[in-house]
Amino acid sequence: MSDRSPFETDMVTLTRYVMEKGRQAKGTGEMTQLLNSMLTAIKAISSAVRKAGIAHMFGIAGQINVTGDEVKKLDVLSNDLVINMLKSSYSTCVLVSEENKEAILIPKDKRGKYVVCFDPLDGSSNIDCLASIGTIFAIYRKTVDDEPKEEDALVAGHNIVAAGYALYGSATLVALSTGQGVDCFMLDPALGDFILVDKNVRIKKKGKIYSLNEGYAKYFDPALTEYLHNKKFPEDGSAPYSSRYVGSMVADVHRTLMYGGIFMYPANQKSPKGKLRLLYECNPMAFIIEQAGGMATTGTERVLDVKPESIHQRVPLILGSPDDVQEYIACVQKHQKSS
Ligand code: AMP
Ligand code: P6P
Repeated sequence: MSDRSPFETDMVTLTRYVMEKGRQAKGTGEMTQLLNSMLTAIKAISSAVRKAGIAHMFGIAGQINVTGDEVKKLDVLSNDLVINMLKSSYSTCVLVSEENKEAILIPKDKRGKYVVCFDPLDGSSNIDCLASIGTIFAIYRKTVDDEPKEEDALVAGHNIVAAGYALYGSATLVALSTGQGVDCFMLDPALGDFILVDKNVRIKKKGKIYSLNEGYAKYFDPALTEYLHNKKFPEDGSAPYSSRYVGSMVADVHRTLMYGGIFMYPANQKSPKGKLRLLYECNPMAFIIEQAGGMATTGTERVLDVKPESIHQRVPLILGSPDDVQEYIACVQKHQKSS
């Protein structure tokens, strides 16, 4: 029977990690406050996601549950949690949420210098079948010292100061980057904090998995069709790639980060800009993947260099191991030359 505490005495909790980084940065503490507020919201969302079935939270908004309380849809609850935590962090000035048509401008008495774009509960269409879902966020510093406006969020992703995601899967995980690589933390419900489990995660140079919704194959352009054919029938005699697709972005991207390979939500004839949103899905994930040594492209340009025109703008997204993404880009360029 070990007399050791159930917790490693030198374990790194995410709260401690954020405080350490804040101390090293010798800043005002605003970023530390912001990150800890976001992480508190993620803990609350994780708790709600795990209780949803029992609390009848799968229902549609407006229903009354057994205790007579109005049922909030999980994605509405998640959105409210993130907005309230960020507002009360006194570190933000503009919030862009997948759930809100317009940007939220923070009143002067609660204002800070950061712009946060987030998807509070991505993949929520998978909630009822208990597939993994997630929260995605990207943090920018407001560049112009004037009244906050929606346009403050229309900056290219290479200006991101910090980004991360939470994956509510078999466990709750947070992947976080503040520009010095990617670290992963697992929530220990007994402790009520996240524990560092993977430091400075690096993506494989080349993987063996491709991930996209092949149900749209009839709409794929010739370059994508050729690329996928090469994955299934390699001309060099190597083994074909495996196909994996959850249909929940955070789950598919995290698997790509951990195992390597390529995740694709490309443009097609049905969705000329793809489906995923630039500000709060593509940019944060592209930042994380690049910080881990991977690549993220629209097919014609680096995702993080796209200048946004509107806050809910969609872009095509292909990300993952650099060799796999480069191979796809070569297919696109070959077809551009021949067209
Ligand atoms: P602040 O004055 O707290 O807003 O921090 C100024 C800058 O220092 C931030 O924009 C970050 O680039 C960096 N920084 C401050 N705190 C942290 C932190 N906890 N983790 C990572 N970077 C930080
Ligand atoms: P499709 C979930 O609805 C989502 O926004 C992402 O999480 C996911 O990657 C994508 O849509 C799945 O879309 O068209 O394959 O069902």
